[in-house]
Amino acid sequence: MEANLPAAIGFLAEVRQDGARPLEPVFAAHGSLARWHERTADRCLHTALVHSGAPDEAYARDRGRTLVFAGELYNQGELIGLLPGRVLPGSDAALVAALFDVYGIHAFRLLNGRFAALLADPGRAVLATDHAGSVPLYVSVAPGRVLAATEAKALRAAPRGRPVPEGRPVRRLPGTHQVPAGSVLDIEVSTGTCIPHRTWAPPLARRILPEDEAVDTVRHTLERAVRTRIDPGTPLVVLSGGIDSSAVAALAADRSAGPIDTVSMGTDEADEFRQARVVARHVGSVHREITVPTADLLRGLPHAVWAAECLDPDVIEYLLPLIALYLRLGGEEGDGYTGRRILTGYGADIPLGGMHRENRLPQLDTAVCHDMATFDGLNEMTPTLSTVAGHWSTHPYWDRDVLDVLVSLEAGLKRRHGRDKWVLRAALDDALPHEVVVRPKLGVHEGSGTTSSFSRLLADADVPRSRVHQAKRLVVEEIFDQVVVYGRHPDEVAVHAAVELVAGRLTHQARPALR
Ligand code: AMP
Ligand code: PCX
Ligand code: MG
Repeated sequence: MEANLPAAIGFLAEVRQDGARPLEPVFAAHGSLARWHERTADRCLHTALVHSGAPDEAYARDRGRTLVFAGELYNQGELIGLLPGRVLPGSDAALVAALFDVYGIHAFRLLNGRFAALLADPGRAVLATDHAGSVPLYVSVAPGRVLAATEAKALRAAPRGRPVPEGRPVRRLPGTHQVPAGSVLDIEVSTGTCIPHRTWAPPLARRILPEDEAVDTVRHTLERAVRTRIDPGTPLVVLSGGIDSSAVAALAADRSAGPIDTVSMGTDEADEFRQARVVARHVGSVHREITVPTADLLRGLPHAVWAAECLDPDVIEYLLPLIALYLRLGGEEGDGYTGRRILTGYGADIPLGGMHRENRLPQLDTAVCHDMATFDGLNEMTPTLSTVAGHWSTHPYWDRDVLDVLVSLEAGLKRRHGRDKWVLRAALDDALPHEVVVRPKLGVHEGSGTTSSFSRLLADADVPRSRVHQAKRLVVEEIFDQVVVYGRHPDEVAVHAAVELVAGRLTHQARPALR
């Protein structure tokens, strides 16, 4: 068992009263597959679990109730304190099941984690996502059956389901819906009636704090989020040398007995190796640099869409360099690069308005509000981006407590003294070299040249400059159809074919109609 990884990293689970055969499990996540079939008086539960060696730890069974849990919790200590006098649960799944006994569906309001779960109770199926929906969860519901999976492609052969209140329809998979972030869906299996409950929402109000208090709060909350993510083992931090990932590396190095590992990616066109090296030296990490030729990077587009099941071309540009890196980490037995727990600085810019490069506070908070209202369904933090390569990524800035703190700070603490992300920079002032603390940074899509090389690919196919962004969206949609809707493996999908198809369509549209 890879002790570093959660027990399960994905599942397909079917609660059926219709006696039909279970679906063939198809996942991008790479791991061992365990199947489980369970029959009670009123239904069957079929489960296929992608696991890392201890599938039993991803199930909890008690009195006719079964919980299937993919992912992990970060506040076990607090949660266990809610179960006085009880035997310590041996796994996160057992802990959640024990909390469900006490709190019912409200147990999910207590969890700070990165998970998707299905609980089969007599007559009922309960689906739950973490606050950020960071482990995507999809569902197809009809009277007599509830089919749920952590990847949409696992439900591509499901018979058509009925509408799911609050569910987000999945492109070209009729009746399959994504469960919203921070949600519980309580479903009556016989009728398919579904009642949604929100378990988390981004803070709307802003806290006014003195500088010192804001800085201390950010430091302590982030420290805790890093600490709960690195036990046990040596963490691997994907390091750009910007403040977000450098902060994670510094705090992880502080908490680790030995040196941590860090890795930076670049392309033959652009990299941030020099900046990352400064940080690696400072935190004393064992550091690697991985260069991906741009042509190979772009060939990875189908893998990014396959893993993230995302239709947003901007997000795909952020994720493409990261999945390219994860796929190249290695993974030969014994080389120290199998089944790694990866920490990333991804997500810091959303609550802090870090991608919003301007000075005015109303615009800054408008950007934060917009990004917090639109992140759900993008799947930008899906673990599948790294589980395709057998690793498990986790995002300390989207820890529930860190996110609550960062979103709710008043905008003047985020941009202050002429600096973006001021409160974070100030919180790490003593832990990183000054040049790292104050340096503005490019986004990963810029620092790796991904945005420009993807644009060039389309321009080279004669897409007019003004339509490049539209063309990117269409290329991503075309690839999504191939790897999610039609279930093809990304190795079989050629980017140039999708580009030519889209370029042809756009050029054709651009031509004046013949009379
Ligand atoms: P960004 O906010 O654009 O820096 O990217 C989000 C996160 O992705 C960073 O906090 C890093 O953890 C990771 N990342 C970005 N660029 C690189 C890179 N060149 N090499 C390794 N990791 C990176
Ligand atoms: N990021 C951001 C997140 C990208 C924006 N996502 C969104 N608005 N939902 C981050 O790390 O916070 C970069 C490259 O910066 C990715
Ligand atoms: Mg960042």
